[in-house]
Amino acid sequence: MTDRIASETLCARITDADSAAALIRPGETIAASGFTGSGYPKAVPQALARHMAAESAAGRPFRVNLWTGASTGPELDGALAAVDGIAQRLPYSGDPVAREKINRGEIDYLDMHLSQVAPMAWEGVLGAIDTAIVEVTGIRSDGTLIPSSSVGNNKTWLDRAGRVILEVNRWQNAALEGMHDIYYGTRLPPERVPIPLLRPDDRIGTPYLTCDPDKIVAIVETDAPDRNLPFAAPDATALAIAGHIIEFLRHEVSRGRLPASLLPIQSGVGNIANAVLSGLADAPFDPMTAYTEVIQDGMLDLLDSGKLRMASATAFSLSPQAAARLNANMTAYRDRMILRPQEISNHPELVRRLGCIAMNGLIEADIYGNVNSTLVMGSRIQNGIGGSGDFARNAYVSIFMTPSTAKGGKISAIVPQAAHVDHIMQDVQVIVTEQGLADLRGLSPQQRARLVIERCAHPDYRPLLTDYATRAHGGSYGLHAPSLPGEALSWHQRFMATGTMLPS
Ligand code: 0RQ
Repeated sequence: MTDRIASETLCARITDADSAAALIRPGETIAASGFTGSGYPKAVPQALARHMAAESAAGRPFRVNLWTGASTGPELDGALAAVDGIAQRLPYSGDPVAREKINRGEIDYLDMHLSQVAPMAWEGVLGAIDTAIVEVTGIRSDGTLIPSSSVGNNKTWLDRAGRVILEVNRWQNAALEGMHDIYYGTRLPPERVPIPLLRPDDRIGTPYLTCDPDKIVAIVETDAPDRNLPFAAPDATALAIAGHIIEFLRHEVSRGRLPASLLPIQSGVGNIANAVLSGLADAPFDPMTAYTEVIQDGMLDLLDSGKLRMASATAFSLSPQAAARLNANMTAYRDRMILRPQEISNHPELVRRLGCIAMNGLIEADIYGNVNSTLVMGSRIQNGIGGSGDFARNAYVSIFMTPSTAKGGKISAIVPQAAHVDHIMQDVQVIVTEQGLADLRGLSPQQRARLVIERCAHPDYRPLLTDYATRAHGGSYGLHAPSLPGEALSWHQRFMATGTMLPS
């Protein structure tokens, strides 16, 4: 037995990464742990990538389907994509190498709502899982597993996979034990029952994952950090967006539409989301809670200052400095954080019941407030919809935020018509850019368009949008949400032809 593996039976299955990877066959579906760069397996995927490279050099292409919780790290997505080892990928990917391959049509990418992955895996519609590769913090004497820095879909992967490879990562803090809440009460209809979670801090499950020990074919010990990337210090744009959101929330509190401690906050990933969280440190909302997907640096700051009473999520997404801070004080944080399966952290029923304040990024929004979160120019995947749909449709108030332009001003984030729509206008209640905030609740499409152009568009693009909206009003087939179909996507066309959406 080791200090991390307390089951004698399972100790006998400890092996090296190459031997574990050798168990995987071409064409398999691999379901791996990992969510926003935390808790993903690190050694076995790299060994598998080496094996794949050798096989394909010998004229035997070796590819697998890769399912995870969300994005992982270079040792998994990056390594397998680099050797052309991924045939199909779901449900979310942020890896630059994989992104290129997806956009070249070399990987079949299924971009899914994160809350729907586990139920659909149970329904069987996605196909069978051959091998689960799951990182854990430790194995207890009764064979139950101490989860790692993300939970994601691990419960489902362990239950549904034909066989299981575990990575026991010593880098993960042993004091993570007790932080997780794994709910085993989900069912498929018609057996489904209400999820008994009424407050963000309710614990409704157990701290441990269970797995049939007969399915565990290999255990690999590792000591490797998560992919913790630094956040950029908030720039003027991020600070302006954060300022507008905080002013809006203050206004909602003053009107009695939100309690003084707000409602549970959900925040997407990225620098702007992190800047908003940092901005909340100086705001008068006290004590807040978070019911969200990921805990990032800004949330740790809020926990430290006492502004945030507790945070519920499915994963960490921290800078190296924040990860070190978390690890140094894990026991103290453990009482104020809960990591849950992503089907619970993102569950529409719970997001609606708790009344989350959803704050997510966007690629572009059109004048009516339809939001594209995923496809640049309508066809090039950036990351994926992630949890933004789970939260946006069901939130108490759904906020989308973005700089008003991208690529040095050559692209307007506010366009006549979104080239692809992830979030229909009914799911988009507030749009914020550094220019200002448009509260679209209670407005008709034409009223929304006036406000989005006036408050959110960049001054370089505002007259062009006004001109389009005016002409659309004059020449549209219908006047509910006027449009000129022959012109609505001309800005995208112009960018692809000339490198800028601005007319010459
Ligand atoms: O590209 O990296 O090459 O510079 O998109 O954009 O402005 O840094 O903003 O990090 O907040 O990402 C929508 C992608 C925004 C993100 C998106 C380019 C831009 C840059 C990143 P570069 P920014 P963010 C919880 C919720 C969907 C998933 C989600 C996202 C890069 O928020 O993936 O919300 N959302 N999950 O230049 C061309 C445009 C562009 C553009 C931005 N209009 N045209 N490129 N970019 N707008 C988390 C999870 O679900 C796990």
